[in-house]
Amino acid sequence: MAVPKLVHYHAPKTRSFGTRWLLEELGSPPHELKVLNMKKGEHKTAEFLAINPMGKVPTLTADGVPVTEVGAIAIFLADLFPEAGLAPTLEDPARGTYLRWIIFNHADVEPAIMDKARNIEPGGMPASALCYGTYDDTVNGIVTALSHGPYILGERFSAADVVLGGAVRWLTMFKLLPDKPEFKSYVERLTSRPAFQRAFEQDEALARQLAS
Ligand SMILES: N[C@@H](CCC(=O)N[C@@H](CS)C(=O)NCC(=O)O)C(=O)O
Repeated sequence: MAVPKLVHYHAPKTRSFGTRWLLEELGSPPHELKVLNMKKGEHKTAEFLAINPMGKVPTLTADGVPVTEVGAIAIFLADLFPEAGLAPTLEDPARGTYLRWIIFNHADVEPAIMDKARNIEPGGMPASALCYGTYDDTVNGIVTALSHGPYILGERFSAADVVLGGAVRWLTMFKLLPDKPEFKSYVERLTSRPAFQRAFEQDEALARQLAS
């Protein structure tokens, strides 16, 4: 299969960091990095909005076809480079668990945490009608995802750890998750990975460059 031409539209210190980290975990396959300076509004130009009408990063294009949303980009890239072993194949029984927790990040974790961070009350809407139920249910969901540790798929690190684990990292950093030893040790495990550290150093350097 021919690998498409990949362009990663990125801004440092954003959710797009996870895509940089994943690319490092995948062995840094050929791709073009286009850094958008958000302070200058480069993510809201007509040219970029034509690619991603949300004007958000990460955004990936593959032979010009946009792929947006952290989880979709992760699934796409991990499947595109199967030799890295970060995505269970369609036949692998672990595939369902893998997809489940990647989507859980978007469908449950992000809205639950954002509502909590902004002090948004359910407003008369019952938990049964909310996509995430309650904040506590969602936290329990993350605990369940990690219960076979050290990684979401047990011994096997996968792109699901980059997505959900990446979220757990920044949510614990901003104290949006309860202080749980299993979250702390998981984040330590992820951030000590050489690929994480390479991506982190690159991202910090990029942030300094844009700030100067
Ligand atoms: N649902 C999107 C969220 C992406 C997102 O919100 N990115 C932020 C940076 S962390 C952004 O680009 N913000 C710029 C803006 O909206 O102006 C995803 O999962 O990729």
